[in-house]
Amino acid sequence: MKTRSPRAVVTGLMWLQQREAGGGLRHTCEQGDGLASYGWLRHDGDNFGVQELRDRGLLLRTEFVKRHGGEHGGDWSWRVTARPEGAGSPASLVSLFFYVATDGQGTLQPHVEDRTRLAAVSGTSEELGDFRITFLRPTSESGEGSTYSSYHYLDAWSPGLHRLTDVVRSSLSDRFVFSPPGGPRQRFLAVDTFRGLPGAAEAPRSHLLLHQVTLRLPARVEVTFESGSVRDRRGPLAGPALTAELARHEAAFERRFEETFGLERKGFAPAQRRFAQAALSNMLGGMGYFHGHSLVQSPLHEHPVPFPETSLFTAVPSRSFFPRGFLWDEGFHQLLLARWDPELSREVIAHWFDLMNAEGWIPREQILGEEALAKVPPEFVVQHSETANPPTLFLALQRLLGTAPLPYLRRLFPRLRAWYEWYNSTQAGPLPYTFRWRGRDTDPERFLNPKTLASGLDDYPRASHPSADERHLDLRCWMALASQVLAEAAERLGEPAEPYRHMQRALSDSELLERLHWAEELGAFADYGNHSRAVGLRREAGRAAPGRPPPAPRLVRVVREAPRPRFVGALGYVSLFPLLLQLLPPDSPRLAPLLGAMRSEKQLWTPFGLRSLARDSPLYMQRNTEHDPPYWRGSVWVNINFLALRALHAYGSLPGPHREQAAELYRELRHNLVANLYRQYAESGYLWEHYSDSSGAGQGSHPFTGWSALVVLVMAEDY
Ligand code: 6A9
Repeated sequence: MKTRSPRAVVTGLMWLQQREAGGGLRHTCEQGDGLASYGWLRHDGDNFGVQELRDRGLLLRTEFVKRHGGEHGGDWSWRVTARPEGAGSPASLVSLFFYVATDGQGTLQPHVEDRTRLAAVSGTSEELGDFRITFLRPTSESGEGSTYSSYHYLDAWSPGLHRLTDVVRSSLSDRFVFSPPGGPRQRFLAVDTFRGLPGAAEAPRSHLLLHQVTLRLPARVEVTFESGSVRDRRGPLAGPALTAELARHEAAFERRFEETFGLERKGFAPAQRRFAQAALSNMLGGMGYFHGHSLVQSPLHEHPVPFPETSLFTAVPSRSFFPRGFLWDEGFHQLLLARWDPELSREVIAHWFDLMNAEGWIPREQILGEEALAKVPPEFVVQHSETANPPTLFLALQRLLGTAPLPYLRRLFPRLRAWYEWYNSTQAGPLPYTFRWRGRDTDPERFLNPKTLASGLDDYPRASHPSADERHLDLRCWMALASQVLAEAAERLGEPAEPYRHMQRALSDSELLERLHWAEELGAFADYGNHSRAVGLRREAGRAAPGRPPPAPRLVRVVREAPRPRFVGALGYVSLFPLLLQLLPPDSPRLAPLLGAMRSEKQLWTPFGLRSLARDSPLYMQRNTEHDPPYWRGSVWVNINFLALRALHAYGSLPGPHREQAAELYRELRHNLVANLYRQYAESGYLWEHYSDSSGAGQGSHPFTGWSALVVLVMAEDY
């Protein structure tokens, strides 16, 4: 829990099942911890949330409520309920660690009772003023009576928030014995004296105060935060008062969810509605406020340079694996959040546009601050100022345009224009009205097909030999959308819209689109570039250095047919873009072949959604290197399936020769996608990054409640 401000005071929870060694200390979301499931069941993005975590026989339920008041945002309370589940034994000994930490500003004062019990922390910080955090005594699960427990506390300094887990882990000692009156005795781990981190030369930055309570299950612990400027508090927000507030928020959440998405009205069963609520809640509960600077490589400098410090309030694709902002993911996130809370959505979008540099570029991946940096391998940290990412924020803005207050739009507009100009001037293609992603992999020998990270579709097959002659269809379609949204924004503001309308017309002109991107031999739209139809990977034995064991064989690319300028023979998501972004008129003769490819099981159709690359496409499910398994070469991705459903829904309701076919496809695809995501969630406990096209199983990082949460809009049929 923290405020939306730089260097905020942070509060948090760690836990430890005492049957495990110190390595079992849980803190941040880590896939490697192997939790059976965890996530927000309900979260309104503002005042209230309920989370459940299942960790090897332990069920933790964490609930919070905020109560506004005073001049610094008011009070909040947390309730943590711990109980055994499944194989978990009721006698299990568990420690909960509640902590407060500063991050470069503010002061904290411990209040210790009976030598080892940190009963409260008083403190002050820039945005919170004076406050007091109280750790209440544990009770039974239902809040009555008291439970025997052991208390320990830690008062330490850490080099920063990113090292808190290490500080606590290195302070644990097993010299303690849990000895309830008349009960069995058990040795356990508790925080002892902190003696510094091995090898840490970094200056102390975070003052950490930590309250450890150790008890047998089941039990409940509450924590209250009371703001010094709240004057007329009627009593602590704890016990029955907290129960009542939680119940009130819970009922309000249920009502608002139904009003917004209408899933009960549509006949979804309670379990399916809970799944949808969890998807939305995880996107909201995963939001973060990040502060720091990007490291940017630009053509002006020989080495990467740090950008000025900035702040970013954003949703994230995945709490465990990618807990930071990603540009094109965010446009998809905001499609959902704009429905739940348009004001929140506008605020996030404004944050993103404020990241723009003087040229109009917005970095793709936002790694701001030490905590974010700690989750990124060094080779991914540097952002390149010539590299784009799909401008999906325009998708979100399209939704918000109608209701956004004019002063907001007026402030945003110059940034929209600058961004648009940046794409037009830096990502232009070789011919008028063509576009080309910059920054493809430069060492083509290393890859079966050099990646195009800029496009967001990473290893999706493009021209085998990157060159300046390429024309990328998806980018061209994104620019058509951008032109349309800019024109609409300009019209709302009374600014000249004609240049954008002109561009929109040119980019959706059927004849021009056909000439530049229709590949007759593929029967679909395609990229164009210097391309060979026969490339493969060959295993090559590494040469051994004298006196050393031979290195593992590596895969190198072999090109069996000389490349030449031609259309790229890959049928998949890129081929669908003119349909996905609804650039084809409903009577377009090209709709039939695209709908056909979508429905064909040999190509894109699966019982779980549309796969990214046709099953009969040469690079279908091919590895890119020995280290890179296929990613966008077959799996089912929810963001693109969302665009497909949105388009089919539109074509299925517009008069035209393909109306019936589109409507039929829409119904089947929607059913398949929703059924599989729900089934995988029920079976695995998570939403996933992408889904296997052969079994439907979730793949990649999890929980992934970025764009996979768009399933809520699909259930609601809200496009
Ligand atoms: C890797 C490894 C702990 C890849 O969802 C974010 C992006 C998408 O924008 C993109 O379209 N994902 C998709 O192809 C994940 C990218 C993660 C890159 C960093 C670091 C983490 O190790």
